[in-house]
Amino acid sequence: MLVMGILNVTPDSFSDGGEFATVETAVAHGIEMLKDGADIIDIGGESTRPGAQRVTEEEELSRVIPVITQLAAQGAVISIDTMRASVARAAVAAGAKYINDVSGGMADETMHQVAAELKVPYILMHWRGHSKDMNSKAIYSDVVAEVIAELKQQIDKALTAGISKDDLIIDPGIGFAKEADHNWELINRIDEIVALGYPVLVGASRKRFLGGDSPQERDSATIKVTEGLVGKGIWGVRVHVVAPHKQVISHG
Ligand code: PMM
Repeated sequence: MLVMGILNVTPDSFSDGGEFATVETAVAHGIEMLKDGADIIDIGGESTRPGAQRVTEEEELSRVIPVITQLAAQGAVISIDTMRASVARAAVAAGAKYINDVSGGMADETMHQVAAELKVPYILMHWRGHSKDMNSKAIYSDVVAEVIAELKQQIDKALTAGISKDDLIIDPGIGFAKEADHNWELINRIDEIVALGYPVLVGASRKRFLGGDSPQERDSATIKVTEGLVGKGIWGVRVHVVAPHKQVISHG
């Protein structure tokens, strides 16, 4: 199981807000995660926390591109966390090796085409709408069945646009248009997502459904989630604190 270290270059991210909002501190944090054993560094310039407003393309580019350039020069394997095809394209040109699109291609109708053209692995996440009102879309009768059906629709679109089957990675979108019970059900029934036959990424780190009052308290809950995923054929976990996850994975 791979460990993807989160590097949010956003002043408003819920868990590390402001802390890494400059190029130097972001790069330093990325290098620290590499030393801790991160396999991939996921760099994002737009917050997706519930209620978040969108940033402009210019702002997003100015946040992520210098950080990607510098970390790629240090040998990091980088994924770009973006919903915009233009940002994905610029990020890959700057050295990113993966595109991580939380909207699964729904936010930008040119994203699948661009990912197909760039021929880099594309992480397709389950998504129902932008963060500003996604909580109102957390309505399911069987969350796992509905997430699978909606993922399949986006997978079909991605394949039709020319993304190679071998370049697709899927993600159930923990915390995106989902209540706590939905998130736990997806985690407990993750084998049904794995059975779709694509590599699966899980991003539970520090999310609200874990409980706890602080991001740090949620870290121990996140580690327990990773521990529970060991042996289930998961491709990777997307986490804020790399070292303890590397540890439970290697001992699990
Ligand atoms: N979660 C967030 C951002 N990007 N990408 C993927 N593939 N999966 C996720 O679950 C995911 C993501 C939001 O969390 P953050 O604000 O802590 O980065």
